[in-house]
Amino acid sequence: MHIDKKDIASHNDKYIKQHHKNFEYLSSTLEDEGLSVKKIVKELVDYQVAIPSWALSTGGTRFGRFPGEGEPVTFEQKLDDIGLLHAINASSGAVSMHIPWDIPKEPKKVKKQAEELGIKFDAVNSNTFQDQPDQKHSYKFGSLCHTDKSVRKQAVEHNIEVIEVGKIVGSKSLTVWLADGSGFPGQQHFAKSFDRTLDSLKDIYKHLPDDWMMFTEHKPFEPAFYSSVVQDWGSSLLLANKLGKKAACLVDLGHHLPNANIEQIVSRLIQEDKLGGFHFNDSKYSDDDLTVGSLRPYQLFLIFNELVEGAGKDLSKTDWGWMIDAAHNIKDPLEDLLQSVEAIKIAYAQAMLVDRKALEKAQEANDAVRAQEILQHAYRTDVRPLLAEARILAGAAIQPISYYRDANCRKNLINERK
Ligand SMILES: [Mn+2]
Repeated sequence: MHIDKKDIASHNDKYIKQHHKNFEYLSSTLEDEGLSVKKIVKELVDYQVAIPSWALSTGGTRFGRFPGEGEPVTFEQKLDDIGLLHAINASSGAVSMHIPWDIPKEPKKVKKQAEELGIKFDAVNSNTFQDQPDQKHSYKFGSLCHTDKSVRKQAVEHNIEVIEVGKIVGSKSLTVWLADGSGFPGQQHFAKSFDRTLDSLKDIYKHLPDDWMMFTEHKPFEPAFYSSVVQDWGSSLLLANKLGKKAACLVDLGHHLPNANIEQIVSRLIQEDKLGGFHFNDSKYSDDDLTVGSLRPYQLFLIFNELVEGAGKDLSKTDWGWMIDAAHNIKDPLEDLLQSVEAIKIAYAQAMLVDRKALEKAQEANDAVRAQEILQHAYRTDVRPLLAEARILAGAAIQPISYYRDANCRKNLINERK
């Protein structure tokens, strides 16, 4: 489905008067506080969030799946869907590919298609957590950590293949999520399985181009329900440190036990120069894959507060990766992704409003009350006019969800893909 910029502009006409009113009021308030609205809006134009190729269709649980209509089947169709999102919000200008779910038949052609849609290739993701039909060895008892050398070799080779595909499309990073672990006490030797994993990762690392990064992604449990080899950020950091400069840790917000202080983990990884990037989602219990910001927007804000504090520059200028990793079981995946990107950028905009000098002063004076006032003053500011202004400047929709619905995007996709 192609979106005409004129169509977006005429949709914006309905909201522009109210937007100007809101934006002018907010701008003058923020300028009075000493903030540069122009700079913040510019950064909101530049900051992009990658859409994972696996999030464009309805997910499911192990109990069932209720597929929607008009969903993309080929990787080319998935790219078109991301192009659609990007045309509407001008904030989703990147794709994160999953191999082997998305092996483009003609990678060079796909690269051209992405360029035309204004989409870059973010991290490529390998998959050693399920068996593929033509696979020689099974990953039932692990992949990179497996006791059998030939299984480890197969898993290493797969990751090298993923790097090769990534090189063709212009990706600069590989995300390795290891589902390896054990189901029962005593089943697996903790130290040996960790060492075998490290050795396998070293073999992959050797094939990583000089300007690439390798992200290790931790997860406390699932699919392994007794132990995971890379169960927490500590293990992930150990691996990244042992591997070298081109390795860093990926933080998936859902991959933490309930109530974990994720913002503190983020701060610690930045301090050690080992933050690689994010998989954004939200959760109530564990890896629930809910829409970003649907449940804990304050936590998301606190994470961005640490990112802004630790980066010392605009986040769009860091080499950290920004990706969504969520499933959509109830909502239209594209509407869910529009909401997710919006929530991420709201949290970022709020974090840019924090009076850092005043916060530091409060921290040095052990003034917990003042520190809370400063953080929540930023968090409780309605920054949506800043995001809308950034979208107007980028030729996108003031109201992305309304546009998506009014333009009958899903209906058009259903008709196109019948
Ligand atoms: Mn993830």
